[in-house]
Amino acid sequence: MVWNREMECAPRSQLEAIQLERLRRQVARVYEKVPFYRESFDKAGIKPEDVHSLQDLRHLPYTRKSDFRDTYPFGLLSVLLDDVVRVHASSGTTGKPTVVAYTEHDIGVWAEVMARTLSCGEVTRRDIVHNAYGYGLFTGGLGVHYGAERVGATVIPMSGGNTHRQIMLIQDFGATAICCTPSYSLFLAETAEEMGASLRQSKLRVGFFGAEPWTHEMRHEIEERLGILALDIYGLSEIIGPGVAAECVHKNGLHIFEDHFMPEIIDPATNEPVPYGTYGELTFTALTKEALPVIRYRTGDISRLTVEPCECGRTMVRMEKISGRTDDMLIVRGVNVFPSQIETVLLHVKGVQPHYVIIVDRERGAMDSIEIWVEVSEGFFSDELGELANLQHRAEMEIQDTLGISARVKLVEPHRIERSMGKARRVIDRREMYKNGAQ
Ligand code: DLL
Repeated sequence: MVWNREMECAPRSQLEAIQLERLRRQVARVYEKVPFYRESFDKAGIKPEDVHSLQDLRHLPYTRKSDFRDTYPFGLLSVLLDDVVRVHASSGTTGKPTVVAYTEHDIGVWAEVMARTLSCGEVTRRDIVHNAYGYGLFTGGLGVHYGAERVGATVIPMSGGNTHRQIMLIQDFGATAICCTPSYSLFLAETAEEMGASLRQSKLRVGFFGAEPWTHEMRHEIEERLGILALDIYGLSEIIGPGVAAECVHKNGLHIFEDHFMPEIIDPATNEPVPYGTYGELTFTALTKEALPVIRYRTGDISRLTVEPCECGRTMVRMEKISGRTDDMLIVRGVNVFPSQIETVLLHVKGVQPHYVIIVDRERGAMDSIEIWVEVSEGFFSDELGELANLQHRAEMEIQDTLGISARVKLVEPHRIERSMGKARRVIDRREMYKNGAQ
């Protein structure tokens, strides 16, 4: 295991002293080396010397996704391209991807935080890690890969796709740990069952799932179907990739590797930081990143923080499972709903499967409507029509009662909803099509 106890279990005062020293160094560095930061600091009337305490972080300007786009591809670099050893990119919704870069030192830090991540699930050199996150520009594959090697485990660099072959190799190689998106883990389980196998019978004991939102109900489903401990891991390309935060075996929120990534929660309405315990937008400052260090990056992800001690002994701040994104909140007839809330309700309805898609549309008169397509369990579908109508009614009532919105539920046969090898697309917003002028 790579458990950096000295850092991960340090007394808060010691950790904060390290953070402050790193913050001051980083702020001075970006001001000197990156024109974007010099301009934005000057505009805010702040100089690196003004940062005396961690509280002063709140005076620094934010960085947003659009700043990556505006400086595409290498405008935010704080080193020469000669010193960059790796580039990754995440696909943007519009055109150009978000480009990120790493020095050799950054790759080392990434391997360490990913090793800590896997160690949170007690992976050791005796483990065989089946890595089904995509290899390529996406950070998932290579991030997990370097971390697993750092732990000394045996890595199977599967990447995504070819699901039958994945099942065969999980069984033949005796994989003990699996890394992929939560939605893909269920697809694997389902495919194994179709092949007459069961992942419950495999040697898998732990899984590291992230890169897309998933609920506790989904965790329960995965743990049942795969017979493993399912842990949540979080990260984003702009900060480093996976390895920003991870759940330990107590599943009590995700430990943020705060010696490298300084978290804040910002109220999106006021743009001001809020105290521990309050929900808002996760914002990170990369304290040690060399190639492309971001200051106060607004992730768009909604969570809250706590410093309550965790049974594992790690003292780093924990973030609650992501409950949504600032940009995925659906407003339906004035009621705010997150897709994760819909998932929670659906998975409580007996007879439906965790494969669904939410279709948002705008009816004439500018009223938003929601239709949820959800798959029905195999047994149910062959049942009487009356049973299906009953199930549909129950699902609609549950949504109405719990979320206070009326949504149409459409039950579809097993396998109707497209499976994803990577990040699942849960929401189809038809309103966007109208925006873009399509019919
Ligand atoms: O998804 C990095 C990653 C890879 C994390 C593998 C975990 C595992 P991006 O492609 O840049 O990076 O997407 C980042 O994905 O802002 C969140 O909205 C979402 N996300 C990542 N992890 C989680 C999670 C990778 N555990 C964006 N729960 C982030 C919910 C997550 N959302």
